[in-house]
Amino acid sequence: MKNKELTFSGVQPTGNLHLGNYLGAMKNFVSLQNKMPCIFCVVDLHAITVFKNPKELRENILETTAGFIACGLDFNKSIIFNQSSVSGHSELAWILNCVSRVGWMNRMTQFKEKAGSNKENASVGLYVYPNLMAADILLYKATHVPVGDDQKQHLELARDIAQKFNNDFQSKNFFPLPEPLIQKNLSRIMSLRDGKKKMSKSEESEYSRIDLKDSEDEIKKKIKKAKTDSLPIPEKLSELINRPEALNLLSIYSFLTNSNLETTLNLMKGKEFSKFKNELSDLIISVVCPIGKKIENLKKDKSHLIKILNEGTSRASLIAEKNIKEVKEIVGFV
Ligand code: AQP
Repeated sequence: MKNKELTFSGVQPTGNLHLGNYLGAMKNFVSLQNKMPCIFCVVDLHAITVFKNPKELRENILETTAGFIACGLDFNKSIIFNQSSVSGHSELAWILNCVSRVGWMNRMTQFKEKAGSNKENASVGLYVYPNLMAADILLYKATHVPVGDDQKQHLELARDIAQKFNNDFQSKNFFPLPEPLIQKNLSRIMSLRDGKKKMSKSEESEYSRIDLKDSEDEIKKKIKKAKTDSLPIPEKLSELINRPEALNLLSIYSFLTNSNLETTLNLMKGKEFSKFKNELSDLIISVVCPIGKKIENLKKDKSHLIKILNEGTSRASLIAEKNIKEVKEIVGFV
């Protein structure tokens, strides 16, 4: 039997949402909610794989929820909730820990990046994070997962885990193999300070990213200070090889104008970066600042945000409880 189309995706409440989250994920979420049923989750269990101050975590869960709504998600259409409120995520994650292989985990590049040089000191949760991500998706038998390019490897792993579960327990097609939905032409948005690193909430320097709550002045300052090189904007794409920072700024411009890099190069070729940066700042301000203002307004009414999450939890639980019951039967629990 073919599984019904369903989208699942999550965002960690680990700080303010940034332009990378918006272009790589949220923009896609908003257009998907008009195409199929969608579940969008504030993945707070993932957030604690690196220690988080409980007070800040609580704030960030509401901040991310406000970000969802401010970017255009409609809680009447889509299910919006926080992961820890549906126990099926943790239950299925344990079962999938027993299906997934250590060798598979060892190949995950995000663990290597996040654990850094001191792997022995990283939490076990950070190591098995991809199994929890697989559980998040499979708990709802989701068929589509919109993610940024940085999560592609984790999604491939979720497919491997689903396949192995179906084979091990002779339950053909029980879990659908989820499809990644990665936006065309959009690879990662990179740090404004280092074009080889992705823009990230947990990067120490605030100058590395544009937060959705940044003021006009902050955006102008960050773009002005963004690393570039001394050459002007080239005519051809091939001339951007080995110029990661230049490529990143031009890509951001392209994504925000819904055009491709060739079109942007045609428009901007020969310009000095200082002039281009002024246009880029104005463009970012026109998209980001209205979202930031909405986030601020939504955060003034915390009880409204909690109500949205609670309603989402009830709707998500209905699906999760049915599916986890089936999983337990398949595994042989009494
Ligand atoms: N730089 C990026 N470019 C494109 N897409 C991105 N995403 C994140 N950064 C970029 C996409 O945003 C969604 C939510 O990501 P997340 O916050 O759950 O986790 P992350 O990928 O680990 O994001 P950060 O900002 O790097 O968070 P921290 O620093 O806390 O780990 C995902 O779909 C992701 O692909």
